Amino acid sequence: MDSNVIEVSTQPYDDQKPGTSGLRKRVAVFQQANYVENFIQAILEAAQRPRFLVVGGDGRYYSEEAIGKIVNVCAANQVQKLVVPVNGILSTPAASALIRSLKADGGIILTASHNPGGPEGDFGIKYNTSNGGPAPESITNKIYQVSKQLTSYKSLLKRPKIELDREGTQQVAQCQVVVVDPVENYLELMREVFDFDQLRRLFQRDNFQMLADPMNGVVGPYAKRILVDELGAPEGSLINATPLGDFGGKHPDPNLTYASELVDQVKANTAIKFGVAFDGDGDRNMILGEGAFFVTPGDSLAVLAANLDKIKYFQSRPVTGLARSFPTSPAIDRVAAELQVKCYETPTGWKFFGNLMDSGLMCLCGEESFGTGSDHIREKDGLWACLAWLSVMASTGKTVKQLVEEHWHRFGRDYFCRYDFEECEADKCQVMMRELERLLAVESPGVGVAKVFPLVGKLYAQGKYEVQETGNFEYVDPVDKSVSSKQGLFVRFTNGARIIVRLSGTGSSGATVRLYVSDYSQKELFAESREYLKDLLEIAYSISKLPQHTGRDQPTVIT
Ligand code: G16
Repeated sequence: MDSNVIEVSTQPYDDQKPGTSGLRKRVAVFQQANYVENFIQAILEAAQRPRFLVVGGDGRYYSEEAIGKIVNVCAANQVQKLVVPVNGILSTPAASALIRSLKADGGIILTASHNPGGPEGDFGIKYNTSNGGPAPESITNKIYQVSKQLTSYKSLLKRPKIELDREGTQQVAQCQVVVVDPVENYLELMREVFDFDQLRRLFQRDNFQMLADPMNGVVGPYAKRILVDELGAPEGSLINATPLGDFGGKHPDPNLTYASELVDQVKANTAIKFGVAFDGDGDRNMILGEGAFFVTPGDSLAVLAANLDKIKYFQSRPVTGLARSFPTSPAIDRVAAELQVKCYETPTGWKFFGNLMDSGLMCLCGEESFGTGSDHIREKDGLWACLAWLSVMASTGKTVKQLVEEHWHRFGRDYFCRYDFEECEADKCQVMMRELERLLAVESPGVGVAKVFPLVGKLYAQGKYEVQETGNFEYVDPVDKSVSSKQGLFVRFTNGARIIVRLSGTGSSGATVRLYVSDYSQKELFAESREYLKDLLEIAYSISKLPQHTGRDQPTVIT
C-alpha cells in the first residue's frame, strides 16, 4: 500500500441505509466520529472503486467540511480525479450534466434537497452513477450492506487541505482535484436544449414579467447567469437568489406552504405573468401563473408533454415514451394515449427513470413531488422546467392559465391532492402501515385459502365510489427486470379515482406519512380541488385510520 495511506479503525453505524434519494439525516448525525468517512468508504466499495468522480452539492451547512473528508477518503482509495465546483456548490441537475459530459464514473452529491439546513437542520450524501442518475437500488442496498460491516476506512496519512474558492487544479497524493465553474457546463447544455433567442424575445415583450425564487438554495447563481445575464430578465426577477448554508432559515421546498413569499408577491403584482420556485438543490420546481394560479406538478408535466414540439430539443427527436411515478396524477397518461406512446408508471424516486431513459424507452417524466425533467440529464431539473414553460409560453403567446385550462378542455381534468403528515412517531406509523397492508394487500391468508381483498366491491360516498382493486404497488423494471415491491398501498375505484398511502423515504427524523388522492372529470373542470376530492379524502381517513394511529387530523402540508 502507498506509504501515504493508512487504515483507520472504525465502528460501523447501523443507520446508513440510503432512502428515496440518498442518506439524509440531521447535521449532528453526520458530525459523529467517522460517520462521513464510513459512508464514503462504503460507497467506493459498493460502486466498485470508481476512478473519476464529481463532488459537490447544494452548499448547505457542513458541506465544506464534508468535501474535505470526501477528498481525503477518495484520494486514499486511489480515486484519480475529482472535479469539484467553486465553493463546492453544484445543483443536482448540474451535477448530473457534469458527470455525463465529463464521462466521469459517478458523483457524490451533498444535499438533503428541500429539507431545512443549518447546524440544527439536515445534511445528506448520495451517489450517482456514470449515467448521471441516482444509483439504483442494487447499488444503494450494497452501500448499506458494506456500511454495516466496515471495520476501517482508508485515509491519507496527512489529511489534505483543499482550496475551493477559485478554479484550478490541486494535487492530493495521487489524485488530481480540479475546481471548476459550477454553471458553465450546465449553461452550455441549456443552450442546446432551448432556443435562447426565442426566450430573449419573450423577456423583451412589454407585457411579460416573471419572478423566480431559488429560496436561498443552489439555483441562485444559475438563475442569475441564465435568466438575467443570458436571457435579459431584469435583476428584480429574482428573489432569495444567494445560496446560504441555512437557506436563511427557510424551508427550501417549493410548494404553496413553504414558498409563500413567492405566492404572495405574484398574487399582489398582476404584472407578473409567471412565477417559479426551486428547492435547495435545484431539482424541484413549482410553477405559478398570473395571480398565483397554481399548476399542480401532474398538470405541469402533462401540459409540457402535450407541447414538446415547442421545445428545441424535442424538435429534432421523437417522443419515445413518457413516465410518471405511481402516486403522480394520471394526467400525462392521457397525453401519452394521444401521442400513441407508452406511459410508464414507476415507484417514487427519480432513480427508477434512469433505465427507461438509458434504453431509449422514455424521454419525459415527472413526479407529484414537484419534479419534472427530460432525458437531457438523469435527474429532475427545476431550471429546465422553468425554461420549458417559458418556451411554451413564448411559442404559443398564451398565459400559464390559458395553457392549463385549454389542456383541461382537451383532455379532462385530473384533480389531485397530497396530504403530508410530517415528523409523526415512527412506531405508530409502522403499525398503521402494517394494519393497512393487511386490509389492502394480503393476497394469501393461509395455505389453501383463497385470496381475500375485503374492500373490493365496497361502495363509498352513497355509491359514488366502488372499490375495484387494492394492493401494494410493485414495479418490475422493464429493462433489467429487477423487482421493487411494497412501493405504496393503494385503493383504486371503478371510475379511476385512487387513494395511495406511503411513508416518505426522504425525512430525517420520525416518519412522514403521505396520502395522495386523485379523481378525474371530463365535465367539471373548474371546481376547487379539495372540495372536489372531499369524499375521497374522508374515505382515505376512514380506511387508513390515520388520525387514530398518528394522533393527527390535520396535515402539515397540503399540495
Ligand atoms: C426525492 C426523489 C424523488 C421523490 C422525492 C420524494 O426528491 O428524488 O424522486 O419523489 O424525493 O420522496 P418521498 O416521497 O419518499 O419523500 P428530492 O428532491 O428530495 O431529492
